[in-house]
Amino acid sequence: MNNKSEELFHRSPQNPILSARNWPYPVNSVFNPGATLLPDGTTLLLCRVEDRSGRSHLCAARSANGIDGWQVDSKPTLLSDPENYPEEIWGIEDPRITYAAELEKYVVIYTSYSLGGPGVSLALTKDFREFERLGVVMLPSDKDAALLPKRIDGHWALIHRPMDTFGNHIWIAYSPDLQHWGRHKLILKARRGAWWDANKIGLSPPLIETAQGWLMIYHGVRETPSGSLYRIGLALLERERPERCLRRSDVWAFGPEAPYEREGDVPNVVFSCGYTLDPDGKNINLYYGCADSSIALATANIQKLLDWLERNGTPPEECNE
Ligand code: BMA
Repeated sequence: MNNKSEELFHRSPQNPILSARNWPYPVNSVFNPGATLLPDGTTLLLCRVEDRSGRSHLCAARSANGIDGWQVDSKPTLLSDPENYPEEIWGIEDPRITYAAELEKYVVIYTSYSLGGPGVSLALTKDFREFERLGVVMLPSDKDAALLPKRIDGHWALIHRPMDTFGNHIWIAYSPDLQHWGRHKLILKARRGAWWDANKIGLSPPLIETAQGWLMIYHGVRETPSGSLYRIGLALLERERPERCLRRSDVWAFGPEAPYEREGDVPNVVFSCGYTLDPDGKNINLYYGCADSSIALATANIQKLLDWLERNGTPPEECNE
């Protein structure tokens, strides 16, 4: 099956939509933004910004149409705070945003780059101006985490990706209060050998709720002699038991093809941490980092993604073979 013959994600003709050139202060690169729609319909991207020391912080950009006319905060929106949160010593990266209606707050899960490696940290905000940090919720080495928007069977659920010598696989954990996490379960294993998602996978943006289950966009990393290829595939998780995989794509759904995805600080990378949905909930606007150098947008129809996954996916018993 040639994924080019069936284009699922449509790149914006304005890509890349944001890069260091748009920043009001000197930076090396902007990429991997978390995304959300604010109550007035404004698209907010919380961008990972790498400064010229190599460390990252987060900076908000707002746009009325989610494509252009971005208003970028004049200074960093969320800087690492190693004095109070030593785990942030080497910066904070790759935020995923979930609006938790129960809390009336946005939950921002991000990578804190500590002396012990990357860990998963959590902060709450109402307005992306003030943040309340809860600190580390998953110990290093762990990243690629996002919260589900509502409790499952009375508990918050966090998808995350611990790293170990046996492979980097996607797990889920549950918590009564966002601070104490347990009931850990492996939900999706990296494949092995020649597969596009061999050895290292991770959640990309937060899960998307559909009538059929939670649609998961995840990345797979193929190591080659000249570097890594970061591509995106799909999986479907059971609504009431998200630790159960119902379907997993055999082939990738979106990969680096455009010049701005192929060339940059880290070539051949598409890496998504966020999306917004159109008002009718039928189409997704996927924001993604390109080659660790810029931010782009691609749109897709959610039903088409599910149909494609049905045709190109493995059944539940083969999701983790
Ligand atoms: C991953 C993450 C991403 C990055 C990607 C490619 O491990 O750290 O932030 O975009 O590598 O460098």
